Amino acid sequence: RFSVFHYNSYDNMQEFIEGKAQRYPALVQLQELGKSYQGRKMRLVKISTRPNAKNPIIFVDAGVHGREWVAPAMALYLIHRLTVDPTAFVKGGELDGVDWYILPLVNPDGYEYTRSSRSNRMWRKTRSKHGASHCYGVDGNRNYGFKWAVSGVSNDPCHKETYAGPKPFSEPETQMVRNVMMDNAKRMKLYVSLHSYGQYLVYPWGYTGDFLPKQWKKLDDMARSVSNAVERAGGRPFKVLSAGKWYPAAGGSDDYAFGAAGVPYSYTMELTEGHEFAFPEELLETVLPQFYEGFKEFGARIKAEFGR
Ligand code: 0X9
Ligand code: ZN
Repeated sequence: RFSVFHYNSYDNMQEFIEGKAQRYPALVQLQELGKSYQGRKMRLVKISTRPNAKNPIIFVDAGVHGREWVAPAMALYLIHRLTVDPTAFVKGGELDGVDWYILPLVNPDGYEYTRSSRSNRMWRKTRSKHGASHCYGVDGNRNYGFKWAVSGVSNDPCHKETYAGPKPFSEPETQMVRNVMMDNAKRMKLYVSLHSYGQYLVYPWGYTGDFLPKQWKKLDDMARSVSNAVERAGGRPFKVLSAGKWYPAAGGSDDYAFGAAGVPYSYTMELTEGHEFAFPEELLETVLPQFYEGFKEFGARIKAEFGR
């Protein structure tokens, strides 16, 4: 059975979001995006009090890297809180007037693979096959078509971490995320991609650390206020900088949102200091509510700047 403070299977996650859509039909809509390489359904969870209004959209995705289990756990907790929170979404409430689009598991094939045995626990990539190679998988966060493969990637399909794929958007999973961005580009004002490693909140550019976008100060300010909100809730602060100054890596979803879809605020959020890829399950109930305060701050900021 699904539980918000546990690591759940893909199937249980589906049951959870279906349940939310059934229980809160006025607030939650599911959009079928397509299927993963191995045929798992991908559904976008849309949370909105007034879905037909021209609200700014916040798009959150998680779990493009199979082993980073805390990321989908956070996305599902976010769905949970946004739907049960009695005040946030009521008229005039802090989140009223902002639409949340959440894709809680971008790479379900990789995720299920990491759950299938202890020796697969550190799998990162998708589970596709390309050409004649006997090796599996593409790094979804090197596969986006903006400055594709110019830095921080491998061209070797057998590279376990950062194979960029045979071409941009070779993976159905990254195509679906791209489509969400492009179909909603005008209204999308914030994109957050959830990962886990250290505790970083990084913004474009990711493909280079040589320079920053001209709007970098706004990106930096919002990230710092989110980090402060998490700290006030008892959490650890985030290291805030551009992704490329941390380490350059091209073809990431954050750069694509910012550089190709024109989303003005775009981040990769790496959760849970000190635990790298495998965050202990028993600590979820401590940290997820702390991070949620950061998402509320994101929401408040977007509402203040773009809400009507
Ligand atoms: O390397 C990544 O894809 C991300 N870190 S992780 O340890 N979770 O794999 C960071 C991505 C930052 N964004 C870009 N470089 N575009
Ligand atoms: Zn990652």
